[in-house]
Amino acid sequence: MKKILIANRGEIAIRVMQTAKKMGIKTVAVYSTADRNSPHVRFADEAVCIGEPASSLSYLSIPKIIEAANITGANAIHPGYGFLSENANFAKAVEENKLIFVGPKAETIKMMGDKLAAKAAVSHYNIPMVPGTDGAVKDVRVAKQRAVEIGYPVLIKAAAGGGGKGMRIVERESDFELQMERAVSEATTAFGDGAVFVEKYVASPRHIEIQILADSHGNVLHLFERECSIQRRHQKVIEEAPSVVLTPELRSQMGEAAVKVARSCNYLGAGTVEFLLDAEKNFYFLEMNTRLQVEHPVTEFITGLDLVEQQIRIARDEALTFSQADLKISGHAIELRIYAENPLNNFLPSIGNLQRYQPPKGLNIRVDDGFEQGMDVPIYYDPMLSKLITYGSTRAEAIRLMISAIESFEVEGVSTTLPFGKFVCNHDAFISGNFDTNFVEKYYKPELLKKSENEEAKLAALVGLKIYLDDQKILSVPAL
Ligand code: MV4
Repeated sequence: MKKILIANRGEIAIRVMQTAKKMGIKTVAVYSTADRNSPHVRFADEAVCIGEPASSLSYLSIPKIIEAANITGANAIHPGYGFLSENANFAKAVEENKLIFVGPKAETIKMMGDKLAAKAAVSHYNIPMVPGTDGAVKDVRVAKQRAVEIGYPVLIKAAAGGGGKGMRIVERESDFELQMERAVSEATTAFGDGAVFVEKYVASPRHIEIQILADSHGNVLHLFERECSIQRRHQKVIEEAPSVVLTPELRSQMGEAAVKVARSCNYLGAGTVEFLLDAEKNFYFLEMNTRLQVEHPVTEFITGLDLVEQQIRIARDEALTFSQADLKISGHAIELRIYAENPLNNFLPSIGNLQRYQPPKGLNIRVDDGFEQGMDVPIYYDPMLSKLITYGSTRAEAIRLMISAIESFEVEGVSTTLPFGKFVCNHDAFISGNFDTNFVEKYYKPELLKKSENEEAKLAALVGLKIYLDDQKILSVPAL
């Protein structure tokens, strides 16, 4: 691998390029006209403009990206996350053009993208799954029949779904028909595929995911878990590793299950197996993400591994150089996603100019971002500004460092979720570890942010008053 094209933008494009540079691989950026002056373009050895700002005309255009690779002589493509990263047709096009796709095979992506096909593949491997229908249900009467057998409440899910789209909770039989209609119509609109299935609804679960690595020599390992329960409307807010609730036994059970999921789809590269963990600590396979995840840095901190380097080595057909027994969890890492959104106004995107942008620096603080002071936040893409990751020998230490890093993170010109992150880190339920996927719904109210902001303003006013009075005393001395 001599030259790699990164089919992405922003922080993840830079993140991949950093490792490529470290490994002596040349880098090619692609960019839309909205990103002409973006840091990921300047960071690359070469850059190719691939079209208009709208993603469909640039970052989602398979022919333009393949052409950019061919023009620049890149022989590999890293898709990052989002955009084309889990598009089986893209992986296939990359392979057909004799380029290396840094990721799994197209068939694997296709299988895991279809939640029903994924469940079917996994079902032969003795992996716990939520009770539900074996396949898609078309007939509402048949679906209702199955729902009674499963027991209410049930969840209707889109086969093509993920990320919560096309998902409907049904509390009682009388609601079933209406909710199924809605799920089918939502799935049809969102995915062009109205196939749905029914599962037992697990109330208040934790969302735990396991990082896996699989090479082309048959080695499959897990790199422990990430706790991702702190989310808002299916958008993760805080992720951490390890999870406070896993015992060593449960960790190895879930890790082994994740390895089996990876084997079931002939996995290659870095991937993530998602599980639900219920209040009794039963775990259930949910789905597999066939890409590098946003939250991969917390796993890098606790394992000491560079996941992008592992992806590239695997793509070069190298064998993993360590075994499961070599891997140990060391310390604790927390990631906060910082969005250009207003937490006081229903998390509405806050676009504008980053008049001031000064991320914190220091030992055990990592900031992955793709922005600089003075840049406009474009309206066309995901509003994530940056990822703030802290590390400590204990969880308490990582939380303390996160709070102080949030306090010294300076952003002016747009609203951000920084104060929301601070709210979570200071919350008793978060600190004690006693939380689930309902944390934000259960505990967050904008008034609570205003309160702490008011308190801070009050404190600042008091400090100002004290300085004023002290100065007056000094001034008044000569007069006496
Ligand atoms: C579930 C569930 C409860 N029971 N399945 C949400 C997105 C998709 N990946 C699957 N999801 C869920 N599936 C059953 N049978 C609850 C969720 C869920 C959730 C899962 C992970 C992280 C956050 C979540 C928030 C709400 C619901």
